[in-house]
Amino acid sequence: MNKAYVALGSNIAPRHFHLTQAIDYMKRSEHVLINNYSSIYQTVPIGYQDQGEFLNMVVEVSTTLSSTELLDLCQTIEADLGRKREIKWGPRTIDLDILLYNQDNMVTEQLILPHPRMHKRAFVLVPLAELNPELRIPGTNESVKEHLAQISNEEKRGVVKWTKQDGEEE
Ligand code: PH2
Ligand code: MG
Ligand code: MG
Repeated sequence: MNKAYVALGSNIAPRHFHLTQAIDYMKRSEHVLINNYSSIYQTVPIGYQDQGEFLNMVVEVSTTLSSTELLDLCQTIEADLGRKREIKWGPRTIDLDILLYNQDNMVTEQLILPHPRMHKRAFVLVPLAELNPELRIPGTNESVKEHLAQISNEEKRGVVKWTKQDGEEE
């Protein structure tokens, strides 16, 4: 069995629905078992800033899929949930990024592992630290917790735990 961490993000309503749809889709794959879920966070957009706030979370999965096959599954889910590729880093119904796959450290045309920007982003590190703070990020020699300690407080303040209010229109 392989262990992977997948980041989910959505900033087009209904955001929470998009996250749950993506998770349900993964659960339907007989090759993927979701071991653990982080909390959901509302996060200020990083990079392209003229867009709505995201909901972000991370899941830990066990899978018999190779990293490339897992990427295929993620891209199929994105396409099925209506993801359109327009502005780089712009608004998205659902984004599924493989953060880590075992301790693989590799670059191919389709996939870079670990995810090249993950250790700089509070919206990834905060939920990931909930699941596995001691996890080492290959190629950096530091753990999730150590990377998180290097992120500015300002960026960390942009990552706030989110809960679904009853009846809330998302
Ligand atoms: N994803 C991006 C670019 N910027 N900002 C936040 N807060 N959350 C994201 O998931 C995100 C982002 C590109 O995938
Ligand atoms: Mg992506
Ligand atoms: Mg992304």
